[in-house]
Amino acid sequence: MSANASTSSTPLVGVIMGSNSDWEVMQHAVAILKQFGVPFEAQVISAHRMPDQMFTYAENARSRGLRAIIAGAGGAAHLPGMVAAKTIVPVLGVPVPSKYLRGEDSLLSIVQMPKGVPVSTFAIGEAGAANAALTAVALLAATDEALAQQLLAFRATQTAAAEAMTLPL
Ligand code: RP5
Repeated sequence: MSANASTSSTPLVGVIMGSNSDWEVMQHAVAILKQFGVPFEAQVISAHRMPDQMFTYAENARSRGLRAIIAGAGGAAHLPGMVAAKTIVPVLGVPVPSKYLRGEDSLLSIVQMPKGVPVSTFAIGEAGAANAALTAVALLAATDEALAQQLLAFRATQTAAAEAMTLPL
C-alpha cells in the first residue's frame, strides 16, 4: 500500500483514482462507504504515470481481501479497464468529468470494454461515484445481513423523501 493510502481497518473496498484532481468527484464514493461503515482505502494510482504500481495493486487486490475496486479516471480513462485486466475482483468504473469533453471521453473509455473483461460503468461525475459505492455496498450486503438492512433503510429514506415532495402549483 502506498504512503498516500487512506485506510480504515482491513479494507474491503479499494477506491483508486488517476489524480488528486479526481477527488472532488471520488470523495462522493468515499462518503457513501463511510456512511455505511464499510472498511475502505483510497489512493491515487495513475494508469499512465504509475503503470507498475497499478498492476501491483490489481494483482494483490484479491489476496489482500478487497471485494470491490472503485476506479475513477478522466480523459483517456484506462485505469478501470487495466485494473480489471489484472484481477477478478469486481471493478466499478467512474468516469470523471474532463476539461475539454465534459467526461464523455472518460465514459466511453471506461464503458466500451471488449467482451471478456468487464468493468461495471457508472454515470459521469458525482452520481456515478456515489452509485459505484452503493453497488459495492450491495455486493458486500449479499453476505452481510446487517449491511443489507442498512441499505434497505437507505432506500426507504429516499422513498419517504420522494413521497413528501410537493409541487409549486
Ligand atoms: C487522468 O487525467 C486523471 O484521472 C484525471 O482525471 C486526468 C487529469 O489529471 P491531472 O492532470 O489533473 O493530474 O489520468
